[in-house]
Amino acid sequence: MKGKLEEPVISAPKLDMKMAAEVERTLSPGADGGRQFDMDDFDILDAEQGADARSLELKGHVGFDSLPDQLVNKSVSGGFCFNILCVGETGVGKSTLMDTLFNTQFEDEPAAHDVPGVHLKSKTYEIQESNVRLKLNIVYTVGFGDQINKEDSYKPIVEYIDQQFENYLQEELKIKRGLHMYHDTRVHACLYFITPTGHSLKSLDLVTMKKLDSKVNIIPIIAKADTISKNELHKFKIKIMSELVSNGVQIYQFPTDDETVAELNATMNGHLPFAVVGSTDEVKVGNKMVRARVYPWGTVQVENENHCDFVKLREMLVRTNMEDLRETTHTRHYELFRRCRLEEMGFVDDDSDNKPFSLHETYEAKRVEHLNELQRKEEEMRQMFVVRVKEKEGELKEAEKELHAKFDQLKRQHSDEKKKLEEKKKMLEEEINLFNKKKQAAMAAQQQAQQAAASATQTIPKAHKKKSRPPSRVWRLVGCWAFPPTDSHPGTPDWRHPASSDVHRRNVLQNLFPSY
Ligand SMILES: Nc1nc2c(ncn2[C@@H]2O[C@H](COP(=O)(O)OP(=O)(O)OP(=O)(O)O)[C@@H](O)[C@H]2O)c(=O)[nH]1
Ligand SMILES: [Mg+2]
Repeated sequence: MKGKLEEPVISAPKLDMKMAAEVERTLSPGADGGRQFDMDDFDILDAEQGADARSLELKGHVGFDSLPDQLVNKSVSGGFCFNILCVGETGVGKSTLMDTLFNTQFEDEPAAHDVPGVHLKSKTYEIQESNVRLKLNIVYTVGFGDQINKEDSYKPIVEYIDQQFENYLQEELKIKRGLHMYHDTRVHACLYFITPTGHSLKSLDLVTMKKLDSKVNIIPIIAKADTISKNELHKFKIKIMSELVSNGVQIYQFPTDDETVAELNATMNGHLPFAVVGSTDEVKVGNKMVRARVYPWGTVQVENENHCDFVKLREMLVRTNMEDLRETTHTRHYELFRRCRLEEMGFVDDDSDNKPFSLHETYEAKRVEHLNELQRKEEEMRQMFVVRVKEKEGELKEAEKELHAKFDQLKRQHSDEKKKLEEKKKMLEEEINLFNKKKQAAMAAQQQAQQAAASATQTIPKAHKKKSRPPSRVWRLVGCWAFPPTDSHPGTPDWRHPASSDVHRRNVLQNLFPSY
């Protein structure tokens, strides 16, 4: 993407040895393991080789004085990269300021206020000014300051920064390194947007800046500075700086070791934190168009130094110290990360006997350490397994015991019930025998009664036969005996039922013999 950038302000480079060394480092950042040359290095080189090297004078022009130019040209043709991290609450003006700073429109959607946690979004743009190409990576925080519990809000930011260092380190450690092609995403500058409360820093700001200060160059800025009065802004700046100092937060200091910019940078350090206003809207003021924010009571001009510090920020961040920010990132922050990580991996510069570091020995020591650790873990797991097996065995034995006890109890219950049932069966059989006996007796009695009835019929005189007379009481009773009542004649006893036939017989006998 090509931004509609302002007039280039790149002045002809002053090519001295220091610059040459810087350019050399820019061109091959990994060639010396990330080490940067400066004048001291050349002095050391001279001191080390001085004994052998003889100074000679050239008799004519050879042409290697063009080396710095060659480096600059190569550097320019390769392009540069610069990575900015914008940390600040949702809606504080991050995107607007980036658009204002680079005088273009980066596509960025506003973030929602209800995201559950903080995360980062990053986009890379290619912009060009004159013949200088810049690969610009802008990273924004999303959801920063929106959660009720802000305890872990800084973590995703720290993780992001570390991850970019880690990626670079992994590339550096490769046998076939491609650092000249590598897209370096290490964060060079962190613009920390302070909400213009006019009071003091929030604890979230202090905690986050404290966690970041050893990893990145922090440039604190007061966002939306047009919402705060001049007096309040002055006091707010003092308050912020005193809070940063008292909490030991290290912010980026513009370098004062280069005499060409020392004075300017020293003055600018005194203006921190910059109070900025962002706007891409153009308004006619006098006879020229300026970027400004228009209010009913007046117009705030973004690039008017009486209105805000936007110009100071742009001057420091882009025009004067962009290279220093890149360099500090590499030599200080990345170096610290690299050292910690390599030490973590077991690398040291000198061993305990002050012998020089041997990669092979370190690798072997690390391998042995790793194997020992593996064996220890294996043994631990084996012991744990044995303990677990024993525990399980005990549990199984206990369960077996319980099952046996249950089985015995069921067996006892079963035999008790069997006994009871056999007794019942015996009683029932006795009852059946008794019943059968009674039944036989009843049947015998019935047969007798039938025989008696048959013989009585034979003795009845013929005359009687003709005249129908009601049977006598005895005959009625005998008939009753002979033809006992059935279920089909209710009200009369059933002779087949042993109890009923007893009752019936007793009734018959009582009718015959009242004294029975
Ligand atoms: N008063 C004032 N308003 C501003 C300023 N900068 C941006 N704004 C306004 O603030 C609102 C949010 O601005 P953005 O730039 O989208 O804020 P942001 O921090 O990128 O927001 P998120 O990406 O959603 O977190 C917009 O309405 C801007 O016009 C400023 O300097 N002063
Ligand atoms: Mg935004």
